[in-house]
Order: sequence, then C-alpha cells, then structure tokens
Amino acid sequence: MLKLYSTPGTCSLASHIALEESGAAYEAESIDFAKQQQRSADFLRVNPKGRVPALVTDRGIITESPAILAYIGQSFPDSAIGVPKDPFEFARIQSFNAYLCSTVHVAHAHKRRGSRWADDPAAIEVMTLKVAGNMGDCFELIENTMFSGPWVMGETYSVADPYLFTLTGWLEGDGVDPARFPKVFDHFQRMTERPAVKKVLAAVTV
Ligand SMILES: N[C@@H](CCC(=O)N[C@@H](CS)C(=O)NCC(=O)O)C(=O)O
Repeated sequence: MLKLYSTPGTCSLASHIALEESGAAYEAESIDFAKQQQRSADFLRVNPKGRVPALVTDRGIITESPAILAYIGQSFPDSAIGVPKDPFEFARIQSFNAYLCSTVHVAHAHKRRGSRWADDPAAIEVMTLKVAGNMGDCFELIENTMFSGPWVMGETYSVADPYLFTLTGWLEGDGVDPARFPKVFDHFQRMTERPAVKKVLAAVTV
C-alpha cells in the first residue's frame, strides 16, 4: 500500500488530495514540524532531504511534489486525477507544476525559511519583505497567462489543481489578498467543495 508522509499546512497537502482523488489504497503519516520530526533519524531514512512530502511505493520512495503528483496521475490513469498519455498535454501539466515547485514555493519559503539563504538576521528580515511582492507577481502571471479555466489545464481536472489549491491557500499568510486573482480565487473556492478535498482537510485539521 502507498504511504504518504505529510505535514498539515505544507505543500504535501497537494499529494494527499491527489491520492484521495485517485481512489488508491494509502495511509498517511503526519510529520510534526513543531517537534522537528522532519530532522529525526527515522524520517531522514525515508527522505534524506528532511522535507515532506515523501511517498513510499512498493518500488521505492519518491520525493518532490511534481514527481509524486505525476506518479499518482500515471498510476491511476482512469481516476479523476489521471494524467493524459499525450506527451504535449502531460508536459503542460509538468510545466505548470514545475513553476509552482521551483518558483512559487521558493518565493513563499523566504518568509519562514530564510536561514536557508542567509545567516545574518538582518538579511533574513529583508528577505521576508520580498515575499508578498514576489507571491503577488507569481499569482498575477498564473491568473493572466497560465490558468486556462475552469480547471488549471482547461476542461479537465488534473494533478495541477490540488497543487495550485495548496499554494493559493498560502497567499493570505504571505500578505497577499487572494481575491486579487478572480479566476484563481474562484478555483480555490470550487476546490473546497470537492469531496476528496473536504475529506483530506477534515483529516489533517487538528
Ligand atoms: N521541492 C519540494 C519541497 C519540499 C519542502 O520544502 N517541504 C517543506 C514543507 S512545504 C518542508 O518539508 N520543510 C521542512 C523544513 O524545511 O524543515 C517539493 O515540492 O516537494
């Protein structure tokens, strides 16, 4: 059975929702950041990067959200979250998810994880001041050029949707009003009505 290591409030929510949408048999184990469990010897054996999500499969462990999402989509092609076989359509999904992973998530991480990039407390403080502006710029680009509607890729729901939903949920905390992006905000609200999303949110909300 698949096993997902995740932490409430983090990017692992996207993989958790995708698993639920896929209909796969899976279990989820929560890693407690307050207890620094992501840096425990036990968890570092699962993911030496010390990050969630990590997905345990019968062939090994997968890390990195875009890879986990693609794996789930390809493993359950006939589910709501199945990815298209067409290489171009699949590349469009990967392109969107790679942007969320490598640019949007990194912009967000400068708020709480500035110590990854600087030791000087003043430099870390200055970096936090860039978060709202950078996140706003990223979501403007998504709203105006990347989001097709009604779902991220157009008519078909895909693994890009739970990922965008997860990062949209960070905007308020980053000092950005999500209502600035009407299509993305509407998407966020429609996502909360999906049974799989409701089920996962109920399971991870303490
Ligand atoms: N590129 C990775 C990023 C994973 C990541 O940074 N996860 C954060 C939570 S959103 C984490 O585990 N942080 C723990 C830490 O920094 O100690 C992915 O997309 O899966």
